[in-house]
Formats: sequence, C-alpha cells, structure tokens
Amino acid sequence: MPNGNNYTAENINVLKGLEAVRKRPAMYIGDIGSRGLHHLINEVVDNAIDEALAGYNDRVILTLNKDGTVTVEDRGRGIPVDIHPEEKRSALEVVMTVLHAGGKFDKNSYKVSGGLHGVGVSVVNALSEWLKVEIRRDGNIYFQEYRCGDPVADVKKIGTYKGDATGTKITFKPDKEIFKVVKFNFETIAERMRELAYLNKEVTMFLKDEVENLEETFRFKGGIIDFVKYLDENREAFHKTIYIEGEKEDTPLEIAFEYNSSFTENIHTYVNNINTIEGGTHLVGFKTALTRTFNNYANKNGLIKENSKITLTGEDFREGLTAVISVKVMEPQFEGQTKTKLGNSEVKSIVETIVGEKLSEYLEENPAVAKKIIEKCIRTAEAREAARKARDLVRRKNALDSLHLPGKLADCSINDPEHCEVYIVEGDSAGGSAKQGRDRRFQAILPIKGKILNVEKAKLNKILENTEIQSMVAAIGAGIGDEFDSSKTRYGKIILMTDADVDGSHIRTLLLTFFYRHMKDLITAGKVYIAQPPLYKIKKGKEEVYAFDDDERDKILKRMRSESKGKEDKIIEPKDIEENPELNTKGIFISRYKGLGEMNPEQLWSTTMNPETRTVLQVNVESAAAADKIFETLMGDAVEPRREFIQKHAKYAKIDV
Ligand code: 0RA
Repeated sequence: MPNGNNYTAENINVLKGLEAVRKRPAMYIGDIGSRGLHHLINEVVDNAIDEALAGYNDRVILTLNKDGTVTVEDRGRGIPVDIHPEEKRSALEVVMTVLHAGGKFDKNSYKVSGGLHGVGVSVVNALSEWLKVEIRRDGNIYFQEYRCGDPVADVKKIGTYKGDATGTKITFKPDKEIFKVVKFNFETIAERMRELAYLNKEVTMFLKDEVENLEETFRFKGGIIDFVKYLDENREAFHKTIYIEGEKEDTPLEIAFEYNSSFTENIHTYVNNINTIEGGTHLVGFKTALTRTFNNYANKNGLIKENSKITLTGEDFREGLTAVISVKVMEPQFEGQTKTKLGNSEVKSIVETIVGEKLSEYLEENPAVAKKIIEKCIRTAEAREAARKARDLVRRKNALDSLHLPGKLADCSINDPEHCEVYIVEGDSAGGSAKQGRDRRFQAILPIKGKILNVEKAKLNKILENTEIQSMVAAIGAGIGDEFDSSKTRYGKIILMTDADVDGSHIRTLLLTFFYRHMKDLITAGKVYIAQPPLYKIKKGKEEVYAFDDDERDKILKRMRSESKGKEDKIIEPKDIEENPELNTKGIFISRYKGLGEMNPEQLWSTTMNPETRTVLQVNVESAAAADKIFETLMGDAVEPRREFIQKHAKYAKIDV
C-alpha cells in the first residue's frame, strides 16, 4: 500500500466544464440506457473502493431510496474541502464540477477511477437532476448541493463529529431528461458489489433497496479464494483452492485457482478491480508460469512415463481450471477493442516470477495434490489428441473451411467484413423469409435447425461433429477454440435471430454459450448481436405500427383510443385477418407475433433487419465472471441451481450476459 499522501488542493488539474458531458453523455458513460445509468453508480462506488485501495476505507453502504435516488456512503478520507489556490473555491467543488479533477493527483496509488471507468464523480454530478454531498473530515461535517452539475451554494459546515469517522456520502438523482430509463436494477448492482467484496476482502459492501425491500451484505474474509469457490459452486473441485500472493516493483499480486471436472477454462483477471475481459500481460505471465512450473515438476518427479508420446501443452493445464487473478498496477495501460486488456509489459515478468516461485514451493509441499492435477492433465492431453484426430477428419471433409461454405448459407455479395453481417436464424421458414427480405449486398443468412448441441456438456470432438456448429464455423470463417482468429471473421456483425418465445430464448442461450466458450473474442469485441423482432402489430384503419414490448403496445393503444374515442380493441391472430379480411376495417386490432415465421419478408425487413429502423442488442460481457456463472448454471450438469435460477429470473424474459 502506498503511504498516506498529504493532499493539497493545488494538486488538482483543472480541465474543462461539464456542459460537454450533458451535451454528449454517451461519450462519457457509454450510453444513456440502463447500462449508462448503472455506470453512475459504478463511478461513485469505484471512488469509494479507491479509498479502500489506498488503505482508508472498509465499508460502503449503497441505498436505493424510495424517491428513485441513490446514496453511496463510505468511510474513506472524505473529499478535501480546503480552498483550491487557482480556482479560488473548495477542492470539493472542483472535484464535483471539473472533469477528471478527482483522479489527476496522487499518482502514487492504485486507482480504479484512474483507469477504465475513470470519468470521475463530476460526470455523475453533471448527469444528475440534483446531487448532495456530505463530507466528514477534520472533525467537521460539510455539505454542498448541485443541480445538473452546478453548485446551488458554497460548501457549508453543518456540524461536527467525534472520533475518526471520516467519510463521504453522496446522494444523487439521475436526470430523466438525459436517461431513457431511470430505474435501477438490484441484481446488476449486487453483481458489481459482490465482485468488489471478493476482490477487497477488508471491505464490507451493504446494498439496500428501499423500493423493493431487498437487502444484501457482501463480506468475504477469504477474498478471491471465496470468489473461486463461488464460481465453482456448481462444479466439483478435486483439491483445496491454491492461493498465491506476492509483490514485486510496487505491483501486488493475488491468484487463487483450482481444478474441477468440467472441460472449460475459466480465468478471470482484474487490474485495480477492473475486470480485464480481454486479458493482457498479467494473464500471459500466469499462463506461461503455470505451464512451465507444472511441466518441470512432472518431469522432475517422473510423472510422465518415459515411453509415453504425450507432451503436455498450455491448453492441457487449463482445462477445468477456474482461476481469479487480481493485480494492482500504479499506472495501468488499457488496450484492446473495449479497453479491457492490460498492456504494461513489465507486469508479465512480475507475474511470471511470482507464480513460478510460489507454485513450485506449493507443489513441493503438496505432492499428493500435484500428482492428482498432473494425472488429470495427462488425461486431458490424451483426449486432446483424440479431438485433434476428429478435427482433422472433419477438416478433411472441409466442413470447417470457409472455402467450402455451407449449402444453406445465403451469402452477401460484397466482400468486406466490416460492412457485412450474418443473421443466424432459427428454423427454415424464418430463414426463407429472411433470405427474401434481406439486402443481399451486405446481409447473409444462415438458417439453423432447432436446438443446437449444448456445448457446456460436450467435449470438443463431439462439438466438432455437430453439423449446425460446423456450418457456423465455416460461415464465420475464423476457426474455433484456441485456433480462433478474429481477424479472419467474414462478418462485422453476427446477429442471432430467434423467436420471442421460450424455445427461441433457449436456442439463443445455446448459441450464446457456444460463442462464449469457443469464439469468445467475437463477444468481447462486441461483434455478437441479438435481433429484436416486434412482439405486436397494431392496426387501425390504414395505420399499421409495431410494438416491441408491452409498454410500447400500451402507449400506442392509448394514443389510438384517444383518437377513436374508446372503440373496443380485439386481440386477433394474423391468420384471422387473412381468412376474414373485413375484420381489418373495424376498430383497433392487436396481433401478437408468436414466431418469426409469421412475418412476411417485407415485414421482417422493415421491423427487424433494416439497419435504418431496426434495434439490435449488442451482447456485452460486463463481467466475465457473471457470464460464466450464468452459462454454467443454465447449461451445466447441476439441476437444482438451474431450477432456482430460472425461478428467480422467470419474470425477466431476456438474459443479459
Ligand atoms: C479527492 C481526493 C481524495 C479523495 C477523494 C477525492 C475522494 C473521492 C470520493 C468519492 C466518493 N468517495 C470518495 N472519497 C474520497 C484524497 C484525499 C486525501 O488525500 O486526504
């Protein structure tokens, strides 16, 4: 931990005002939907966690208040309130009203807010109808209030406190003029708080929802060891979780890992509490050390039989591995498509050295565990060899090769991946409509039949034998698994189009599981999308409009009713109109689309495929750990947790990963 630094107000760099934030909010928080809204909370919580990283905070209390506001309270040092020499106003006001002011001093610390989310609390302030802050510092309680980012009055001393209870309490009301939705989601917030509590074992996170009367406390004394156990809750580990801790060149490192009986590799990496979904130098360092250390130990102890032709590769040491890596870096450099890849090259050798030393020690001291793990890896290597043969066999048939595109793929005519997209469509009839309705210049259609194989339960050789999977691999053209090379992808967007019913949602989950496990780069690069077909068509006289959810349907109905003064509306099936065309001329008609197949090509184009008018949901992995957990729960072996999950989430029709 860095030393407590003596902060003075002049260390704050002044950049620019907040109008820019209100003018273009998405530039600062990603979007103005639910995701951006939750970014506001993350920003304040991250600041509180920065205080914990600096060694000054052990508690965060987050409350969703009845009036739709949020309060975040911590026991950090409290934002300084002394007068800033250049700005001639309090440091608090500068931190709250100047972009990036909060993160620009005190470089000698590990910062979440200096990194990825790093927009600063001033952005939260700018995007709030009002914000109130209460500071406990130097024995006094200070207060200031803002409207749309502007201070209502100067910082005021409103009282005193006894003891060392310093801290910051921020309450804000997201501006409904800015956000499309202002409703917070308990689960989304709980997920981030749980993750932070695992990563910072000294911090207790309280979450309270006064609206829904929900409450959760996250406190994990075992830290990332508990995290790994939680991730493997539905899997069977066959040894005690291994824990490695060390520090080099001001870079502290913690790793916890265990092997289970699944086939998946599950490594979650964090830098300063940020989930580095795209990996980076810390991950490379870990993998290198893991392979080398285990191989050395196996050779030294004669665990690989002399006459065996097996060589153990890195992959073999990662099948069935669940690991959490948490590293703290003073000046992290983030790279990659979504800026979640650690670039600092020195971190690779730091991690490699620490893991090399500590893991060798561990194996020497725990020979029984070492033997078990290596025997497991040998079995994996043997299976891998069998899978390789299977893959070669399939490849010889050219089934995975994009030179031999699958027969049912209707490809696009231009040949520029960046501008081309492929719709993966459930069912032949919807596939047919999509083929006729598309813009064939840049839209390709790949119909798939029914439920694809559940990849969570199958080994790679079985997966490769599946014809639906073969045709997806060939159409996308970038290989699969460890050989996947996203630069070869033939389309810039992979759009999943399934029916809006239970089966459709199951198929979508199967597809997402497949992409997440075997073409993960497509997902982390944000190339996978979910099409949003309308749920209703509403007709009144000659007017015909579509509604994508119940709220939208009700809004449209309300407007139409007010125009036609309360005529009865009926729910009728599209086929009723076909059979009985005069129905068309009376009242307001709502028809519910049960499947994509009920739309004709023109309707499918105008509602779901036309880039000018459609909505597609980008699949984001906000937290890889949460995504892994969802897929394992929905698709894995254990039945009971799946039932619980589905019951708990039954009212939400869609799954966010
Ligand atoms: C500026 C400087 C210091 C701390 C903070 C801001 C700070 C911000 C937030 C936001 C939520 N909770 C917070 N806690 C602290 C450093 C203070 C020092 O050096 O004494």
